[in-house]
Amino acid sequence: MSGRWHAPGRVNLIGEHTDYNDGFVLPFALSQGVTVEADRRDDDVLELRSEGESASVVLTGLRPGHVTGWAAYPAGVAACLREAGYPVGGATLRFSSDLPRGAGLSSSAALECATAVALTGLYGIDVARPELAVIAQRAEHEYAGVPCGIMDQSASLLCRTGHALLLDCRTGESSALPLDLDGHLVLVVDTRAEHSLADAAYAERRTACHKAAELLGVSALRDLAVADLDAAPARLDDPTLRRRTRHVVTENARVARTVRLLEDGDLRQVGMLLTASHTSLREDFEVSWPEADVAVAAALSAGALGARMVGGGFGGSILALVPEEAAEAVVAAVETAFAVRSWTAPSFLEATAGPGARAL
Ligand code: GAF
Repeated sequence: MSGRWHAPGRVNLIGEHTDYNDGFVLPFALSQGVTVEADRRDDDVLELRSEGESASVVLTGLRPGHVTGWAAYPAGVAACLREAGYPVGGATLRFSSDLPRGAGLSSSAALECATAVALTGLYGIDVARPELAVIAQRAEHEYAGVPCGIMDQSASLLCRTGHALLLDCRTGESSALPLDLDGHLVLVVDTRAEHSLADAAYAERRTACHKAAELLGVSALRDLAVADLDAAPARLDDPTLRRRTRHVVTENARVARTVRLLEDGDLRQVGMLLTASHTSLREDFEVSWPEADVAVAAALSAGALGARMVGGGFGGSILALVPEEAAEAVVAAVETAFAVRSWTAPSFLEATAGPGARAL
């Protein structure tokens, strides 16, 4: 048995650092992603190839730490599928990608999800997509050592063409929201600043949020409404924890409001929420980086309706909601802002909502 499968990267319209707080996210799948050509093998070996690199992994007895580097992601998925009771076996997997790595567009989740759909496809095993997302997330936690939330794997596996995915990260319930941008586009700017999710800062934010929830007597920050924030200082002495909390609570509210505004076709207000999200991520959550702030400001000055950093932060991409007629001016403004600072030139991508992971 052989086949080809594809799993996309994602851009998150809004809802950043809410997933591991049991909150809401609104990503859509990119047309770019990871493609894998896969052949089933009779032995117990995963032969992994990608861009001139290769790794050979024996599945029996595979444990976290046995495989390092990029190969840990597909190996981890195979191991976690087996631990979950899905008897996938050996395979040769040849990966290719048109997704920039380290750009905050979820190339790791695309690699995991491509592996997950390929292995289950090769072995004729039917796993519900939400469960497959949890298995891929577990692989990232245990085999790559990254304590990510559930957004990226869910986006890669559950998104639909032309739609964003509204996901409740507590219940796993999701719905597809038509993305009708009416003469506007989502421009992604890769700031080319180094991005490392494994960075201790991501884990530190996660820990801070869980500590704040505990001090506030809720099981997750998702359980607070914006109106509760006035009472929070009495129970949260630490000003940093207060700001982290304020970001998560207001960001969940922005997701809900964005959904309503998209349904009403009010893109001007959506743009304002995107920019408010960026300000909150910069000021309260402190995960933005200089290139992102400059790119956001330049995009807004050249006519974007709104702009914000995407993903975990500390590097990677921003997105801007741009009227089609302003796209060239926005690109030029961001390029100029980077050039005058002698920064590496940014790269641009028009993000269109593509399908979730599938057989080709
Ligand atoms: C990264 C993580 F992988 C996601 O789970 C999410 O937390 C995101 O950062 C921030 O919203 O992409």
